[in-house]
Amino acid sequence: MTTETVPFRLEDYRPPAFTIDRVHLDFALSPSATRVVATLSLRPNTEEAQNGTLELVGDEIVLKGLMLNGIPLDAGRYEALPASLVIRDVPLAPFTLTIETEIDPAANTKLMGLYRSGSAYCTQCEAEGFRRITYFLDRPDVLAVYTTRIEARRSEAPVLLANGNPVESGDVAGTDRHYAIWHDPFPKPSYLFALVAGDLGLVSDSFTTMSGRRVDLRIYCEHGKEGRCRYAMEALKRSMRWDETAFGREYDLDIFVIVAVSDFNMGAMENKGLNIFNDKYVLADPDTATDVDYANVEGVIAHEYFHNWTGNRITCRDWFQLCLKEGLTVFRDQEFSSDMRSRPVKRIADVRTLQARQFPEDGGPLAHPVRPEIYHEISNFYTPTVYEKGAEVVRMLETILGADDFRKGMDLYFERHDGEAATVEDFLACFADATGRDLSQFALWYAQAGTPQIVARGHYDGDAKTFSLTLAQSTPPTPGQPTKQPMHIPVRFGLIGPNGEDLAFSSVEGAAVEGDVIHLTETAETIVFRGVASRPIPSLLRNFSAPVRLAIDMSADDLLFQVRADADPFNRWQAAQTLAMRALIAGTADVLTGRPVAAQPTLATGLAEVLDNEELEPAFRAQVLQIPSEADVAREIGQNVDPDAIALSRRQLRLALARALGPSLMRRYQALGVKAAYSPDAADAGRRALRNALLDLLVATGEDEAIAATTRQFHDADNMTDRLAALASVSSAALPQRRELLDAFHERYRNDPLVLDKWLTLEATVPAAETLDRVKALLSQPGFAHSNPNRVRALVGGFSAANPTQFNRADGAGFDFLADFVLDLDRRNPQTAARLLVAFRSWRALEPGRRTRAEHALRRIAAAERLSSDTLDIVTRTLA
Ligand code: 0A1
Ligand code: ZN
Repeated sequence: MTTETVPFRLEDYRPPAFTIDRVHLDFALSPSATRVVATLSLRPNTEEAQNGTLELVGDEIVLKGLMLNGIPLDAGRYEALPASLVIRDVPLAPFTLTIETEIDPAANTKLMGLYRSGSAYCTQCEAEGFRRITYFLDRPDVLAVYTTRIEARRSEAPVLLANGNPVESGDVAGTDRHYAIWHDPFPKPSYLFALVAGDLGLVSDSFTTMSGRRVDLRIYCEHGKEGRCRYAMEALKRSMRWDETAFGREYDLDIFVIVAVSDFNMGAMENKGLNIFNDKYVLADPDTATDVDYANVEGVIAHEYFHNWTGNRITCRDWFQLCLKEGLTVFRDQEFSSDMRSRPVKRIADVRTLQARQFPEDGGPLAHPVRPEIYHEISNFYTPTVYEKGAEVVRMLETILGADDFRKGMDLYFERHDGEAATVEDFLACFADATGRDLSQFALWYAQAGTPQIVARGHYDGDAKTFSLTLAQSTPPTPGQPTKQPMHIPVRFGLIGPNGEDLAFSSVEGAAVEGDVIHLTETAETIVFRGVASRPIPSLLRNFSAPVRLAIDMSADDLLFQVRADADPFNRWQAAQTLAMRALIAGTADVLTGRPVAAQPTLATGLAEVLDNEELEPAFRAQVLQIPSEADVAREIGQNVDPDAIALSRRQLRLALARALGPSLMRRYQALGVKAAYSPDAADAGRRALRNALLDLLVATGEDEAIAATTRQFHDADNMTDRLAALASVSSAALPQRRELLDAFHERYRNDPLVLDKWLTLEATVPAAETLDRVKALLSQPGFAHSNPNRVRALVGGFSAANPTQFNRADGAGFDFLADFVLDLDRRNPQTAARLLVAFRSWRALEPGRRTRAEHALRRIAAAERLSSDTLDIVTRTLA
C-alpha cells in the first residue's frame, strides 16, 4: 500500500542488466507458511551489470535464506526488504542464486501470487504477482526455462500441477507428503508461471495435433462439477483445431491443463500449459448456464488457448505492449466465435460491447491509448481500450491489407519473433515487410487515445450521374493529448440503389478506394463516384470497419430503407439502432420539458418488418429488437445527463413499440415455442434470444396476459436461458410480481453460488427506490462473501455499473454507498476495488446536482489514508 507513486514511462525502457536462463522452484506447501526455494541461473546482460549490483523485486516477501553459487551470503553483501532484494558484488559471469522465502497463502486476500481458493492452492502472476512468491526480475522481457517441484500432504492436495510436462512424482518417504516435478521447456516470463494443488475433480480427453502428436487434455474443477466441464472441453478441442487451420498454429506440450477456481480477480489466465480460470468461464450446463454463458465459456476457453502463441511463445517486451498480446488474442477469439456461430450476429454483439465499454472509457477521464505511454499501476490497464479497441486495430489492419496479406504478416510475425518478447513496432514491421505497405500513419491507432468522429455528407448530381461524398475526421482531446493527427481510417462502404442492390460506379476520384474500402487518411476528403445511375443511399462503415463515431444526416425514410435492404447485415442493424436512438434522445428531451413523447411509426414499421422476415436469422432479429440501453443514450447525450429522464423515455418508447406491434407480439412469441430438448448451439440460442426479446417487450405493456406468460415460462423452462430471461423481464420492469419470482429463484438455486450471482445482479438492477437498501441488506446475507470477486461484482458491480437510475440517485446515496464499499474492499482486494470504482468514469457528464454529489464521493475516497496504488490511481485520474 502506498500513497505516492512514481509513474512508469515507455520512454524509460531499458533492457534488464541481468537475465535469468533457468529457474528451479521448490514449494513445500502449507496453508499459512509455505516455503519456496528458488534457484536462479543468472547472467549479466548489459553494460549496466558491470557495477555488480543485482536488484530483484519482491512484494510482501519474507527472506529466509540466501546463497550465491551455493555459499550463504554474508549479511553485509545484501539488503532484503519486503519489496526488494539488493545484492552487491555479484560475479560478472554466470552464477546461481538460491533464495528461500516464506509466504502465507491463506492470508493472501489480494488473490495475486500464491493464494487459496476454497481448500485449493493456486497462483495468479500476471502482471506482477510472481514477486509475491519470490524475489525476481519480475518483468516480461526476462525469459527463463522453469522446473517446478511441489510437495504437499497427500490428503490435502492429491493433485499437484505446474507449467509444462510432468516429469516425476511420488511419496516423500516416511511422511504423509508427496511431490510432483514439472518441467516447461519453453522459455517464459515469470507472469506465466502457475501452480495449482488441491483435491480436485477431473475431466480428461485428448487431442491429436496436425502433425500427429497426441496431447493429454485435462480440466480440473470442484468435485461434483465434472459434468459441467464437458462443454468447455469440446470448446477447447475446437479451439485447438481452429488455430491450426486459421493460423497454422499447433500446440507444443504433451499436456494442456485447465483448472476452474471460484476465487479469481479476472476472467482467466493463460499460464503456459496450465490455464487457470474463474469457474464462471468453465462451468456450464442447461440448468445453470444461459446461452450467453455458453458463448462466453467458448470465447474465453479459446482466448486463453490462443494466447499460447500470441502471448506465450511471443510475449511482450514490457507492460506498455500489453495490447500486443491482448488486442491480437481478442481479435483471434472473435474470429473463432464468428466461425463457430453467426458471423454478423457476433460482430453486432462485439460492437455493442465496444460501444458500451470502450467508448465511454475513451470519452472520459480514464482515456488512454491502445498502447499507453505512462502508468502508475499496471493492473488498471487491463481495459476495454487495450483489449477491445486493441482487437479493432488488428481488425482494421486485416481490412486494409485483405485476408491474404494479413495472414502473410501473421506468418512472418510467428516466424520472426517466436521465443521473443516483442513490441508493437515489431508486430507492425512484419505486416509492412510482408506486404510492402507503409503502415506509419496506421501506427497512430496505437498512440492516439479518443474515439475519432467522421462527419459524412453526400450529394448526388442526377445530370452528371456523380455522387460526391465528403468525409471529415477529428479526434477529441484526451488526458495528456490536447491535439490529434488525422488517422488512416478504413471505411467499408456501398452505395445502395433503389432496388436495394449496391450501385455500380465507373470511376472514382479524390481518395484511395480499393474494392469496397475507402482509405480515409486526410482531415477531410471528397470522393467523387462517377457513372452512378441513380441517387444512392450511402452505407458507410459497413461491418463497423473502424472504431469511430459516424455522423451522417439521413432522413428517417432513408434509414428505414437501409433497415430493409442494406446488403451489409451490420448496417441494417445499425440503421435500426440509429432510428431508435433518435427517438430516445427526442423522447428524453420531451420528458424533461413535460411534452408528451412522440410516436415513432417509422421505427415501428422497421421493427415489424424485420420481425416478420423469415429470411433473417432469429438471432439477428433479436439484436434488432433490442433498442439502445439507457447507458447508450446517456453516452450519446454526453452532457447534463438525467438518468431518470432517459429511463422514462426508454420505457415509454418500448411501450409505444409494443403497442404498435400489437397482438402479433404474443403470436410470434408462441410460435417460437419449445420444440425439442435444450441444445446450446447457435441456431437454438438464436431462437430463444428472439423469443425472449419478444417476451421482454410484451412485459413492458404490464398486461395480465403477458405477465402470465412470463410467469409460466419462469416455472416451466427446462433451461436457465428461458428461466432467467423471464425473471429478468419481470424484475427489470420492476413489476410487483418480481419479489415472488426472485424468492422462488433463490430458493431453487440456494446452493449454487454461480447461479446466485445472476440473482444478486437482478436484485441489484431493479430500477426502484428500495433497491439500494436491498443491496445493503444482501451484503450481510449468507450467500454473499466479501472475499469473492464474483459475488462482489454480481451485487455491487451490478448495482453501480448496470442500474443507472439507482446508482445515480439524485440524493447521492448510490455514490456514497459505492465509495464506502470501495474504501473497505481496498484494504483486502485492491484490484477488485479499483475496478468497481470505474463506475464513476462518466461523472462529469451528469446534470449539476448529481455531478456535485459524485464529486463529493470521489473526493472522500481520494482523501482516505493508505489507499492502494490501484484505487489511488483510478480516483486520481477520474478527478483530474
Ligand atoms: N491475461 C489474462 C487476463 C488477466 C490479467 C491479469 C490477471 O490478474 C489478476 C488475471 C488475468 C487474459 O487476457 O485472459
Ligand atoms: Zn488475454
